[in-house]
Amino acid sequence: MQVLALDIGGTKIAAALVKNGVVTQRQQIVTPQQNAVDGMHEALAQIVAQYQGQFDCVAVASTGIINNGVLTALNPKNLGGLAEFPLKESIARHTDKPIGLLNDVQAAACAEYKEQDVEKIQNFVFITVSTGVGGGIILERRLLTEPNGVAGHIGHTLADPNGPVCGCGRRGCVEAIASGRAIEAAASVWENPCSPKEVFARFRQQDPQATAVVHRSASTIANLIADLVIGLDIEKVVIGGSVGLAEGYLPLVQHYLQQQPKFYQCQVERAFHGQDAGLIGAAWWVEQNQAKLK
Ligand code: ADP
Ligand code: BMX
Ligand code: ZN
Repeated sequence: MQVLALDIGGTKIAAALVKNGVVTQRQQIVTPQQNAVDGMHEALAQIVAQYQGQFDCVAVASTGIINNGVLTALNPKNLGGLAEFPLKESIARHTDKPIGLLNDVQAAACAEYKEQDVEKIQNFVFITVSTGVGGGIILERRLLTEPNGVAGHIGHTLADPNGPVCGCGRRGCVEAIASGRAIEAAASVWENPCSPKEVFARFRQQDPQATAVVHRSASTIANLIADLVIGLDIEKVVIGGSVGLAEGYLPLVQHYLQQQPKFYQCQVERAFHGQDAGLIGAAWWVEQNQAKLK
C-alpha cells in the first residue's frame, strides 16, 4: 500500500510517500506560525495536491492531542497559538482516501519499536526533544493511544515546581525547561542571543552559558527517563527530535542517567530513523489499524 505520510511538528511539516517502510518524495515546509488556522488549512491543501493520484491512504503524525480526527494543542504556543484544529476534516476536503491520525511522537515510537528485538523488549518509550518534549509509550508491546490520545504527553510532567510557566498553563513542566523552545527562550535574553542550533555550537566550544542550558535540558530528560523506568518498568528509551539528535546531547543524557541508582537506569539510544521516524511510524500504524482510524 502506498501511503501519503505527514509529520506535523511545531517547527516543520514533513510529507512523503511511504511504502513498506521506505520513504520517497520527501519534502519539508515550515509550520505556519502567523494566522495559524488558515496557514495550516493552506499547507495541507498544497501537500495533498502535490501527491494527488499517488496514494491509497493518508497517515498523519501530528503534534498535539489527536482524538477523533481533531488536533487539540496542550501547548498552543508551540503552534502559533493554534489551540484546536479539525485535522482530518481539513485533509478530507482534498481526498476521498482513508485518513488515519495519531500523535507525532506516538507514531515515531511505533517506527523505533519495530527496530528493537521485540522478544526481549516489551516496555519501550520514544522521547522527542524538539519544539516541545513528547513521548510515545509502548507497554507490553502495545502503543498507548486509548482512550483519548493523551498517553505519552510526558513533556508536561513536573521537572521543577519553581521553574518557568509552561505554554500548557502548568508551572515547571519538563517541556518548559528542556525543549527547543525553552532553549530558545533562555538564549534570547543573553547579551549575544542565538538560536538553539547555535547554542549547541557554542556548547561544543565549551561556552559556559550554552553549556549550562544544554546540561539543564539533558539532566531534565535524564530525570524524566528515571521516572518512567521506575514507574512503568521501561526497558529501553530512544531519543529523537532536532535537539535530541544534536551532536553531544545523547551522551549527556546518558551521563546524568548513570548518576541515578541502578533501578532507575535503562538503555538509551538515538533514533534509528532520525527525522523520518514520525513518517514511517504513522504509515505503519495506519496500515495496522485501518479498522479503527482516529
Ligand atoms: P518539530 O518540533 O517540528 O518536529 P524539530 O525536531 O526539528 O521539529 O525540532 C525543532 C526545534 O529544534 C526548534 O526549537 C529548533 O530551534 C531546534 N533545532 C533545530 N535544529 C537544531 C540543531 N541542529 N541543534 C539543536 N537544536 C536544533
Ligand atoms: C507538545 C505537545 C505534544 C507533542 C510534543 C512534541 C502540542 C501542540 N504538542 O508537548 O502533543 O507531541 O509537544 O511535538 O501541545 P513537536 O512539535 O516538538 O514535535
Ligand atoms: Zn506543560
